[in-house]
Order: sequence, then structure tokens, then C-alpha cells
Amino acid sequence: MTKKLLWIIFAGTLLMYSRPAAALIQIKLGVVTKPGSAQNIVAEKFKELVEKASNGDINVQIFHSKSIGNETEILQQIQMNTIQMGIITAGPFDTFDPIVRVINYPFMFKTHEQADKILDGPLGAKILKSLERAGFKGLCFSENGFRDLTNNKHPVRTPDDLRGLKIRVMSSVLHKAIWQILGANPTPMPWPIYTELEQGVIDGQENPLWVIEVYKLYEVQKYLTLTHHVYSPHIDVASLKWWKTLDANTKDLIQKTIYEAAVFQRHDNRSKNAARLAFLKSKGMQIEEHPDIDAFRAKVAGLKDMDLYSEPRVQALLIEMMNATK
Ligand code: EAX
Repeated sequence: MTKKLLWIIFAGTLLMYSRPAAALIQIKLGVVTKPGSAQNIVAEKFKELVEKASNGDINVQIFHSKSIGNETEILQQIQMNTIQMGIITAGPFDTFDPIVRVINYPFMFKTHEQADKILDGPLGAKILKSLERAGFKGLCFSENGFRDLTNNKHPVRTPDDLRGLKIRVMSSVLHKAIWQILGANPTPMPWPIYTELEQGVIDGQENPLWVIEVYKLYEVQKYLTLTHHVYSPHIDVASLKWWKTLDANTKDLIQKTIYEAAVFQRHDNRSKNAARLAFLKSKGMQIEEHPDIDAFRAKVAGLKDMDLYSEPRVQALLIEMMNATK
């Protein structure tokens, strides 16, 4: 063996064992909400699991509380790979890929178990796969939960009670259409919206119970109606551009740990709902627990025939999903 070759082997061995302590893969992960939120619980659990499973080779830095922009802006940064991952509510995805409207179709999912079965199964996989055309690697679904309505004007039991109510909705064509067809006056706005509610720029909003508690919306909203009108998942995504640079083992590890974090968070969220309702009552919210859901459902029935579902692949998946969730 030549001296030179020996030297190369020696140097190579040295390099292998003297790897710097810094992580090999840095992941910047964006969520729009604050610590204690559903999205942050997924993010923190994922960080814990993936850093441990990779022995520190992967490091996750979480950006929360709008520190890198609203949800649409985070998604744009993920497309460009300036941010590698995000835990983002499905609503604002619908301008990037209309197929996401299928999972946000009102009254589609009846139970948490059904949502899990569909979203973790082949239909959910179709949606995750479709996101590649917009530059996202869809990894899995965690949850915001079933959305309920709050407002500060009067109790709401039927769609007739919505007339004239100014409701903040997510930046989503579908969510705006839902509240328009129900007879309210919807305004899309990015999250958060406490000040707008406080100042009366809007009368109400719709979100799962954890949001009303964590963001203290009970301070500025008197009436809560358990409409459960939309099951609202988060889509846990990576930048497709970035994803393509990873080796198979790293991809597996990320895929496995993000899913574990998602399942952990879904259960965590569901286990707290009864206590949240009691808490909101104790804070003086007036709660309509049994609104006329059939009337709400009848009002939104025409949505499936509207333009926002007209693209053939979107329409086809909508029908498939409706049949699977009957
Ligand atoms: O979790 O903008 C919204 O209403 C979303 O639900 C937000 O991510 C809060």
C-alpha cells in the first residue's frame, strides 16, 4: 500500500469519528399558534422524538406565535425551503391545492375515529400525495379538532340566527363559502384575531374548544354553539425540495416520528374537551349544546355542486370521501 493511500484511510477514519457535535440536519419548523396550542404540541413532541431517535443528528428549531408570518406565509417559505417543515391547519392550504377542500367539507366526518380511519388510510394518502404538485411533502394529519361557533351578539341555535353576524373565517375559499351559504357575513382573516373580536370589527369566529380556551376568546365572546360543522385537521408537511435531498433512513425516521407525534397530540386534544367545556361555562359563556344540526346540514348541501369542487379530480375524491363517511 502506498503511503498516500494509507494517509487517506487514516484521515478518512479520523473524519468519521471526529464528527462535530452539531447536528447534521437542521430543521426549521413553523407553526402560527403559540405554546400550549394543538400545533405546538405536535411540534414539540416531534422535536423530542426525532432528536432522540437520531441521537442528535437531527435538530429541530420551532418558530411559533407568528414569528415567521401567518399560515399562508409559512407555507410559501416551506415551498421555497427556507423553512423545512410546518404544522398548518388544513383551511389555508386550499389556495395551494383545492383538493384539501374535500377534507374540510362540512359535516363530512361524524366521529374522531372515522376521521382517523379515513385520514390515516388510502384517501388521506391521496391528499398528502396530491400536495406534491404544490411543492409540499405531505407527511400526516394531526388535529385542530371539530370547529364550533362563538359570537358576541346573541345565542345561535339555527342558521336563521346567523343573519347579519360578522364571522371571521380562515383564509380559505371554502370556509368563506360555508358561512355565506349559511347566511352569515364572513370575512377571511389570518390568525390570531383576539383584538378584532375585542374591538367588535367582527362579531364571531369558529374554532375548536382548545382555541377558545388557550386564546382566552371567552373574555370577548359570550355565546358558544357546538356546531361541530367542520373537522379541522392540521397537515404536517415538509418542503418537497428539501425532502428530495434526504436519504431513505432519514425520511423513514422523520415520517415515523411525526406520525407518532400526531397520534399523541390527537389523543391529548380529545381527552381534554370535556374539561374545556366546563371551563368555558365557568367563565360565563352561554353554551348551546344542541343546535339544529339538520338545518345547518340542509343549508350547506349545495356546496358540493359549486365551482370550488368542480375540478374533476377534486369532485371525484369528494364523492369517494362522502361514500366512505356516510
Ligand atoms: O388554530 O386560523 C384558524 O382559525 C386556525 O384554526 C388557527 O390555526 C388556530
